[in-house]
Amino acid sequence: MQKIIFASNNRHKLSEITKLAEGLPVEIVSLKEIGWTSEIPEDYDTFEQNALQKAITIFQHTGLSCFSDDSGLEVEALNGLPGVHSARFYLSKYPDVPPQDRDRYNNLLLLEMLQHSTNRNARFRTVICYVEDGHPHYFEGVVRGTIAYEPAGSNGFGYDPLFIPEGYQITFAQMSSEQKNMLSHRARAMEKFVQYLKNKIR
Ligand code: ITT
Repeated sequence: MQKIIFASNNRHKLSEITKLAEGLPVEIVSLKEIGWTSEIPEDYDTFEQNALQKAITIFQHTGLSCFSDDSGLEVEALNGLPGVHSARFYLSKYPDVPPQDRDRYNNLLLLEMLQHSTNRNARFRTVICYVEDGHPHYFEGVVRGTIAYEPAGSNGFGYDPLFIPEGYQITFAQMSSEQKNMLSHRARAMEKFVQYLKNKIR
């Protein structure tokens, strides 16, 4: 079976991606399984460029087909912030918080920045970059929604306790992983990627 490396150190993403790729005749291999332990650089201002940088870094290291996910939350009232800075957003105000507390402080900072805002519109965006024979292919997924006034739920990761997807009354963190995987930005990008792989393998 063809092996494809998922170039991410985020275990929550890995778990979502593995479920979303179920049934495909490819084996998704994690960075842990190939012994990669360092951070992957992501130095750019767009999801596309960061996704490419992550996937190319691992492709150059292994020579194997490889894909990455660069994603984040874009909040209308904050002109698209935290955007590509979503993972490390908290550092701008809470530089001494340890990495294991990053989700809690990211959510706290977001609520603080929106405390006087009635415009709660936001969207999650994912760009998957698949590098095959050194060539990149991109797949994008978006889900629109609003930012809650306080965190709710304990499933998922990142900003899930604050994000209420359009058409629902509960946050991603209040949904089961199956429910989130039916409508998330990552699911929508993966759907396109899976279709691409199916067409190739057929
Ligand atoms: P890798 O780069 O190793 O894949 P990362 O967590 O650093 O892991 P990103 O740079 O793409 O990944 O940052 C994504 C951040 O955006 C993530 O840490 C969350 O804060 C947020 N995010 C992305 N997808 C999310 C989701 O489905 N639910 C909640 N928050 C999400």
